[in-house]
Amino acid sequence: MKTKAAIAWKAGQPLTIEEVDLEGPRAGEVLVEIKATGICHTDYYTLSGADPEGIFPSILGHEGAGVVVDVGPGVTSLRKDDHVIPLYTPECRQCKFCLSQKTNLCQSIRSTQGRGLMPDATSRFSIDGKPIYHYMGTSTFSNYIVVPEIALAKVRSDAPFDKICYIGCGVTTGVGAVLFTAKVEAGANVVVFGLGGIGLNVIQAARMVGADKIIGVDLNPEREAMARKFGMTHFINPSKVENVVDTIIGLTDGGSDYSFECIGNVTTMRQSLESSHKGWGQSIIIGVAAAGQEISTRPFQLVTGRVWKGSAFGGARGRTDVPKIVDWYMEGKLNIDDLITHRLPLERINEGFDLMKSGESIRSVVLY
Ligand code: NAD
Ligand code: DAO
Ligand code: ZN
Repeated sequence: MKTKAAIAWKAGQPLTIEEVDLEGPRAGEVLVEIKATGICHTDYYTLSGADPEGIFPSILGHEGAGVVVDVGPGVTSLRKDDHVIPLYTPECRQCKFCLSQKTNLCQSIRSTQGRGLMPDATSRFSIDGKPIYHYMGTSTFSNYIVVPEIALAKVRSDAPFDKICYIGCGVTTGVGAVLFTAKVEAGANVVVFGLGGIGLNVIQAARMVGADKIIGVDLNPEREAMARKFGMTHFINPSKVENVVDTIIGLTDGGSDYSFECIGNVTTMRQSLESSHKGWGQSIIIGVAAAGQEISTRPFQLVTGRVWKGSAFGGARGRTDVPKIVDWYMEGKLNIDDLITHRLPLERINEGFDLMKSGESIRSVVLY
């Protein structure tokens, strides 16, 4: 079949909208019509050329929602008309990683996904017989996609696609980091570095679990109002204080219980650890730093009980946890609507990248 898609031909160039050939689902695969997709920083990171693992030409996008159109042989958990969210972190429930119950980083299709291919090492997308590569196993900047069954979360059918697409990355990453990775408890003091599409979701989850102080740190003063609406109790603009670490320690009687780095900057990663409480404070790294960057601190910070840990996709097991997060949104426990600041047709997707780069948008959503 043919599908309309935004193609990334080369790093640093705008996407172009084209008709692409899409082969149908093979064994264990599912054809999905994408109804809406968010534009996330990681798409820009790859498009910019900064991602050393970026592959071109490819179809980017990893924050989508849609409907099952067809299933390949052997697919048992999904059928036509099911509503789904594609998962860049699949959940096979069979590999060593899934069975460990210690991580959400399913490895069953990792090597082919990282090479822009389906599990049988081929691409389903092509133009004039030449392959166009998949991206993060999802490629939601295409109206139709083929994905493995294990990379789809089945969700309730009354949830609006233009909102729940954001659960495909940003919402789950922020909310999951609080609930699944850090397991923040009521009464804890929480610090959030970076009040963007991820950090605001950390804030709303911290409020949801009953955190005491929720301190936001951002260079952009325009982020303060939105963050307060989502539960932030104190705001620090690093350009307005002498020392961010000392300011946090002062506000929290010795340091935060949980600190989330949602920027991708190695300086703020260090501040996040060093402003954590001696003896138990945890710094959770969510931001993805540029290739080649390294973090540092004095090892005594760790000897004295501070903990550095990372969180990918919020530690969420996609097929198990994503449907629950959709329920929380539908029950009014999570606010997604106010974070979706812009809506665009696929033809204007490059404007969505511009809005993100200028800091004007929290999330732009492309509607098919
Ligand atoms: P964003 O651009 O929407 O938000 C970043 C915020 O940080 C902005 O508000 C910006 O003003 C602020 N900021 C930038 N530099 C700062 C500094 N030095 N001090 C204080 N504030 C600063 O980005 P986002 O979409 O929220 O993503 C945040 C990070 O999370 C990115 O690195 C992204 O790649 C990463 N990410 C990680 C995962 C994961 O699973 N770990 C998933 C998605 C995204
Ligand atoms: O299993 O080695 C692996 C890769 C897991 C990918 C996790 C990605 C999380 C960070 C990237 C940002 C996604 C938008
Ligand atoms: Zn697995």
